Amino acid sequence: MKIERIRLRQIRMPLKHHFETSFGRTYERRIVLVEVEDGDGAAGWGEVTCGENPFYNEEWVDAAWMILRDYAAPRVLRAEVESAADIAPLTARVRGHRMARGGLEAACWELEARKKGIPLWRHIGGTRSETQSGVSIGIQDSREELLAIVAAALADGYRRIKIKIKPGWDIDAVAAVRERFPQTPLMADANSAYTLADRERLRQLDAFGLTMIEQPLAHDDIVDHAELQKSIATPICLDECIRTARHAEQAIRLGACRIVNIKLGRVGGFREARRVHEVCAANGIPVWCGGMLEAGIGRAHNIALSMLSNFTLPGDVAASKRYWSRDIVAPAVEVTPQGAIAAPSGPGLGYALDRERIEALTERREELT
Ligand code: OSB
Ligand code: MG
Repeated sequence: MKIERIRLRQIRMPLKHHFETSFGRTYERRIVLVEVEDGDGAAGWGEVTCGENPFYNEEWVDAAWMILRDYAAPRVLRAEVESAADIAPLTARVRGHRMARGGLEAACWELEARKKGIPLWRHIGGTRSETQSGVSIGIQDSREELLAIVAAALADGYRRIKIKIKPGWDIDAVAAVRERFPQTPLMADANSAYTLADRERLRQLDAFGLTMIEQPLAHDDIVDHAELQKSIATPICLDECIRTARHAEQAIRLGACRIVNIKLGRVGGFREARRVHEVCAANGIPVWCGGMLEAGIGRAHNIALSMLSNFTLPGDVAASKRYWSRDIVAPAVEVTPQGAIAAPSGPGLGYALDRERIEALTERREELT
């Protein structure tokens, strides 16, 4: 494989509903798309999953653009590699910035799958035929609104509910959902809003039979999560903390988590995502696929990733229509009334790009050769 051309573009897409986490509100996404092309003119697409601001992790769109243009693209362009699995090491000298590097890496995998004429999920080694879908529900202004959104998601077939929590919107919110929906698989995601000083408060969540609590403590603190897991019954799931397979190995060894949320961008693409998946599988730790409010390309990549065998828990990858009035793939990503997303049968992403839509949303572009 040899990449001859890389096209960066930034699109801007308003969310149907704003999304609030413990680190802030998002009304509109700005997303960097990466298109790679080889000498035969074959193309592959990737999506950079970082946020608009460096609040989830250190990455954001403007930095991603610079990393791609000034560091990642020059190392990938015209490099002769055996396969897409050899792309990630080309940019390994860059510390961090995994979402930027991962967007490019994923595009190369997509190109390779397309050239082989097989679906991306199969190309990365996926064996599942569908993935169960859950929803991630942001912090709401009232418990009534939260309950209405949960009820609607369950009516749509989604298999588990995740609610975002933060100090001041935690025990009461979880209690309200649990009281109204006693049997629903339910979990909470704190996005690092707590510290070990909140141990007692977090222990109170044990009363609600949550399937897990996601990333309660600092984004970079595996040790404190291990400490916390000793004093709460609810399984801890790590998100932000796991950027490499090595982190997964260390977190598992320390007892810092019993479940791992794998995000393709956060770990830098498919090569590392597969390694995280392997480490977890070898240790009996189930995984699920997280989301970053992706547009259709990133969503399709997430679906491909979710077909690996150890993705046994419902993920955050939901239907396009929960986020967008019109996605950048057509037809859009859909979830069955049973809450499943089927493995697509077409080559590569398995979802056709809506080029007209992408063009209309583009606000910045650059071609690198
Ligand atoms: O922590 O999982 C998270 C969205 C943005 C940043 C971080 C997270 C999320 C979500 C939404 O939970 C998942 C999605 O619906 O794409
Ligand atoms: Mg999370």
